[in-house]
Amino acid sequence: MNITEALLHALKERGAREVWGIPGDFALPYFKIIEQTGILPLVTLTHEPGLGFAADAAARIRRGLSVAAVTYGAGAINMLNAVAQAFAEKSPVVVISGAPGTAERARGLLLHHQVKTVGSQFRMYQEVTCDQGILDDPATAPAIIERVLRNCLEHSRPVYLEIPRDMPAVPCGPVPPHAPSPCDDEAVAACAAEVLARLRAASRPVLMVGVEVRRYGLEDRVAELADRLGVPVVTSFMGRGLLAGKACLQGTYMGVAGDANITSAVEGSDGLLLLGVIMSDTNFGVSASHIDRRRLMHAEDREVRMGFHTYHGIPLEKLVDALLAALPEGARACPAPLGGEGALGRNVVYRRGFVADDAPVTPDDIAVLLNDFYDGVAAGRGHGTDADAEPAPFPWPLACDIGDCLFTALSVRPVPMVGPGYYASMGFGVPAGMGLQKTTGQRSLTLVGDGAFQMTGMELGNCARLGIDPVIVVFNNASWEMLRVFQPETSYSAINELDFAAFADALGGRGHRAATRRELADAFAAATAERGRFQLIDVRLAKGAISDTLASFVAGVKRVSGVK
Ligand code: S1T
Ligand code: MG
Repeated sequence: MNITEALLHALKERGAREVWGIPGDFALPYFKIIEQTGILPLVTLTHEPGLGFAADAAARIRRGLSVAAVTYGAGAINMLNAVAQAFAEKSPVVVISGAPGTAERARGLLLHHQVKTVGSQFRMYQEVTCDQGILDDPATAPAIIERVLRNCLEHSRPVYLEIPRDMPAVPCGPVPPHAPSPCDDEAVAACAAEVLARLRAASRPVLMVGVEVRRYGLEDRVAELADRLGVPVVTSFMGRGLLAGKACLQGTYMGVAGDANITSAVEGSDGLLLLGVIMSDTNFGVSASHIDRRRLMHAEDREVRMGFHTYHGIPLEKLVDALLAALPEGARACPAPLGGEGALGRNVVYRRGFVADDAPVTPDDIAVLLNDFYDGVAAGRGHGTDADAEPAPFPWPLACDIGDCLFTALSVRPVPMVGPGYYASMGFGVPAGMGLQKTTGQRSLTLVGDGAFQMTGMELGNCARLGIDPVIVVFNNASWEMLRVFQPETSYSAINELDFAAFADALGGRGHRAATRRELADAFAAATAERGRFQLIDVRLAKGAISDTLASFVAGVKRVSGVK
């Protein structure tokens, strides 16, 4: 076995399903081994940003690590932004990069693709990964791989492995099996006891769940915990879609931009337990009042912060299990729903009943159409799904880009969904939708703005070769609309008016145009019925047409920041 094979076996044993890659001369030696061994299938795309987004989406939807393999310099540095997003949003992507060989580094020449020094790239990746290693010695490579992949899984963050190009075929021993880091069970028990004591002492306890609950595959256990606690549960903005349909779920906290009952319950709670929630501005930036951190119980990043002290080395799954162990089986009565009219989640009515008439399409119409569609999918029928097929684990997973499409998605009934809700990089949507279908085998649906589509939409040209046929809905408003609504007095957000349906045909897919609701219904039915090539629905939105959620988000941000 050589270094590359040892790495590939270790990746496969830890759940990787494929290697997303774009080669270069520093990577040719290890790419050759990937292809010739077939240990993991190699999936190539066109441009490294899209490669990183696709690998990130694959990790998120399967709650396991994914792999993005690139060349040194122009390749790896080109992918930094996508890996930064994966780091910020806690997605376990393993970045593998080729690099100059040991001998050529010693020649004293500046090497092509090199930046300031040969080690510059490694230092750049230190800023967007939780662990790094250079596989330049077969004696140390197996242990480095084991440690780096363990940190990738335990911290649910990207990691970086660099393989000098004279090393991939060097013989080396196997990578030791995954061995979880030890944790102090006494500390876990003490932490759980304090959390329960605080919740019991609180008169207005609330549980908020965030992305880590999904990343560590804890959704069912947290739902059981919520039932046993009998406290109202909300999701953070980024955690939306978690615990969909669970009895205690009240909705999504969005501060002044969300349901007033949920906002006041969260911000007025004297026992707010945050499980796996990132304390980001997108989750809390539109808070009407600053949440009192002294009364918070915040479990994230293997730490539990309470009042003025912190428990360290507490894996979220260990805390959840300890809380469950301390609570009797059986659900406790859930308090009255927090959310009155308009609360998200259980109480909100995700609008159904799309009207296929000649009115111009609005973003909220797209949400209504999708709710009708997903109701059909949930009932086991639906466009392109065999009526008698077993409901798939991820029927039609949804990928979103940033822009009004993400806010529109908040009005879609909770379904398995990936979207850049915090780091918010454009360009994620199309490659993410491709990544979802390639890694799950389930046809995906993507919502993307026209600005973001122009960044990575070309990746669709790879669909035929990859054997995937995603459906993409482009919010074509000829504008960076999410920016324009914050700054209506400027005009630079007006961008190209393009015929995206024509793009689709040129890239090997099928394009549909829709300006009215009837055209949208017809296009969506045709797109979801046809298999074998990707489908792009170019929705021509009227100038200034935005979702109700984006409108309330903008109003909320302006209110909180005092901007007129
Ligand atoms: N560049 C990248 C890579 N990501 C970004 N998030 C931005 C720039 C800033 C930015 C937004 S939202 C937005 C930009 C440029 C406009 C999006 O336009 P489009 O995709 O057409 O969607 P819509 O018209 O629905 O807004 C965020 C706030 O930072
Ligand atoms: Mg736009």
